[in-house]
Amino acid sequence: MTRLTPEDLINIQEDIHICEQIIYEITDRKIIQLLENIYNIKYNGEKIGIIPITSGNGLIDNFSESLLKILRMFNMDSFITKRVDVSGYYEAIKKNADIILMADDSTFLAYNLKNMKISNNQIATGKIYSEILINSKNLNDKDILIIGAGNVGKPAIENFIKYNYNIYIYDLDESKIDDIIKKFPTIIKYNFNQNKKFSKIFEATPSENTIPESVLINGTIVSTPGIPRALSKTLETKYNIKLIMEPLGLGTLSMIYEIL
Ligand code: NAD
Ligand code: 2YJ
Ligand code: MG
Repeated sequence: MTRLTPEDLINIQEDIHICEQIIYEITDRKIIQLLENIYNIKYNGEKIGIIPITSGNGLIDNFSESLLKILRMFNMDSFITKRVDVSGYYEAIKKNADIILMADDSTFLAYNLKNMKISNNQIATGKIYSEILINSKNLNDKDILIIGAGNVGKPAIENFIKYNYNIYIYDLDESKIDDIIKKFPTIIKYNFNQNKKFSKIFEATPSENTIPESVLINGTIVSTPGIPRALSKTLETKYNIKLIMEPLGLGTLSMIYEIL
């Protein structure tokens, strides 16, 4: 699994700010309004403790600090524990956290200590990035291209199925596609020779430039949590792409709303 780097997080507030503007343009809603609609709940001052975790490859510079910046951007009561790991968990509870956030190399979770709900970053990220496309004002077009059917892509696919989308998927690993088609037989395996163009694309891979020019039209909405960037800057400009892309914020907010 890819690990975030401090460089990925350098412009996190600006990245989220840009996403906020594009999401508003696409859906007529602010991020928080969208989350309230998706999860049918409002944030009510819950206190969120962020626990730095040193296991495996250790701390990522800026990770806990970026989470704090994200939560505070949206006026959520939050703090980073001074201590790490188990001692940090103890500290978070002693400081009356309602929710804790913590990540090692394979799992990034949020846990609500009051109602015992738990959420996972990959699932919550797939959810919010797919909901942005589902809530786009251009509702007529029900065709969606999904690139990357991994842990983030799969929950997104399930969400598009729920909303009766015509799903075209591409993944380097054909076995991933076959497994999904076994579960959802209406899904179409996409290959780039098909020459079909899309007004909505969802991408979640750890590879760069996975979106070729052949699938784009002017104004295509590309919702992509995948790191590094799925679409070149040249194509983004040439096709006036509405690009939703940032490394941590939307997924984290979605995790919190999922467990309120
Ligand atoms: P994963 O390994 O579970 O899935 C990735 C999928 O992409 C795999 O099925 C793989 O076969 C496929 N793939 C790889 N290269 C490809 C290519 N060139 N073309 C098509 N398919 C390709 O990973 P994941 O947990 O689903 O995460 C996907 C990406 O999203 C990673 O880059 C991860 O860091 C990122 N991510 C971002 C956020 C965020 O908040 N922005 C949150 C979670 C994950
Ligand atoms: O607390 C820290 O600073 C570190 N233990 C954070 C580790 C962050 N984990 C990852 O980046 C992994 N890829 C798992 C998260 C999946 C969501 N992208
Ligand atoms: Mg995110």
